[in-house]
Amino acid sequence: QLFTIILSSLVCSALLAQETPRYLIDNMYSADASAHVFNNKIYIYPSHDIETEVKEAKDGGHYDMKDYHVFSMDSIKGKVTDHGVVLDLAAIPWAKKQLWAPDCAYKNGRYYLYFSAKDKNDIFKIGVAVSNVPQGPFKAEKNPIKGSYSIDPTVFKDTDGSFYMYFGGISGGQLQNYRNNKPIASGTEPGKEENALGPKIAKLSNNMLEYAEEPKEVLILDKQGNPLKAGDGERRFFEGVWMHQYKGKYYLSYSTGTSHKLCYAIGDKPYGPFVFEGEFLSPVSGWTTHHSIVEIDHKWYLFYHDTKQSKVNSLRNVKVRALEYNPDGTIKKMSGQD
Ligand code: FUB
Repeated sequence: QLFTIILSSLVCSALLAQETPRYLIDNMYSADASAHVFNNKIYIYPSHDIETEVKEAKDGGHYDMKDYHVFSMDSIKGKVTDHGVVLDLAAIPWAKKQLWAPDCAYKNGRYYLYFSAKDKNDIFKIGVAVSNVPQGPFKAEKNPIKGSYSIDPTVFKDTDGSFYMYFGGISGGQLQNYRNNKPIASGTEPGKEENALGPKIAKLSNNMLEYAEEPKEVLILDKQGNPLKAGDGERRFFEGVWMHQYKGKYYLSYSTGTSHKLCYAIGDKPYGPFVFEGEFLSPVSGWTTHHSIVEIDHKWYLFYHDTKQSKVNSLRNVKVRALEYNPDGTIKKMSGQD
């Protein structure tokens, strides 16, 4: 009898791990979903992909988004509600184009939508817009966050109540144009044998509108304690960073870009260093994937996107699937082709 119980629980957990991913948004193309639970509801903050005349190129100009929508659900299998346009390019005084991946954070009765966009000089900066409700609409600040650059902001609330922004993205995301937070003339990635560029981290000020410190480099080490190298395209950070905590450890996850994987590294504090652990999602259809990992009703979920429906790199669809851990805290590997 014990054997039957063990066997059926093994079969059940195998089936759970294989639960088919669910596409969440069917009235538009969407990508880069940051999901959060606010007031017992699930809120999704994605990019809004659109068709464009801009030709596909390395600078990412074909990701030509012009507004943000917010979506919500009462439960993970529930109906998805589109709350409409919550922030429009025309309403962001400093931004010219390309509203890329956003995230949202809550503090003291206000919701802060963080996003990147190109300014009037075609330089990516990170902006913030504020609302009293999670579904927006959001009102943009007049200027981007002072000292911000590059793309893909995500904001993590630590157990002591501090908020940290992680950000950065190579290539179209312009991270290679900076060292130590200053623009560099060459604007190239480090050489293959040099340390890879990491995502950046900055503690946020009490009012959530500024950096409380100069952004710092996040180090990702291999198991021998050596920083990953810029030529290590299978493992090094490229873009789309996310932070979550599991059993007291800090999990830094990201896209490897050119090798199209989602990987993660584990650390003991928000600043790292983080030790590379492995890949948890193999390449999806399409060039990018960009994710968030969220605990909902004591289960963990991965929100991400692919281009199976459109077959066009810049027209993506957000999906969700269960994410599971092994007993040792590693994440069970999933196929991006499911
Ligand atoms: O959506 C535009 C960009 O593509 C994002 O900012 C990146 O993370 C990639 O998903």
